[in-house]
Amino acid sequence: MRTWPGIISLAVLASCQQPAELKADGAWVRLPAAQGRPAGGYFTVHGGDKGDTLLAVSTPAALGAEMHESAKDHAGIMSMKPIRDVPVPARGAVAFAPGGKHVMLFDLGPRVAAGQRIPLKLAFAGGKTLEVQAMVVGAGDPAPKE
Ligand SMILES: [Cu+2]
Repeated sequence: MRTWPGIISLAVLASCQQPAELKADGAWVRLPAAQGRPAGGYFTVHGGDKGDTLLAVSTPAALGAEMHESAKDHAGIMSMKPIRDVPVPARGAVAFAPGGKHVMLFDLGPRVAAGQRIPLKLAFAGGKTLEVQAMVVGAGDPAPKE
C-alpha cells in the first residue's frame, strides 16, 4: 500500500486550504481589424468552493455580447458557435482565450480605444455577478501581460 501516505497528506492539505472564492481575472478585449466587426473578449474564471455556471457576459461598452467557442473542423477550418451555460468547476479554472472560448462583443462603442479598460459583467447561475475591467488592445496586438 505505497500510495497511502500520499493520499493522507493530500487529505491534510485539502483540509487546510483557504476558502476559494469565485472570481475572474486577466480580462482583455481585442479590437476588430475592421470597424463594424465584433471584438473578442477574454478572461479566466476561477471556481469557488462550489462549482457554478457562467450564464452570460455583458458590457455597457457594446450593444451585444455572446459567449462563443472556436474549434477546428476535420478540414482544419476554424469556425465558432455560440455557447451557453459554461460550467466552472469548484476550485477549477475556465479560460476564455483566443482560439477557444471567447466573448464576441458586437457594435462596440465608437470611442472604445486601445489602452482603455471596459467593464465585463459575468453572471452566474448561483446568483453572483462579477465585474472585471478588461484591457483593450489593438487588432494585431498580443494579449496584455498582467
Ligand atoms: Cu465568436
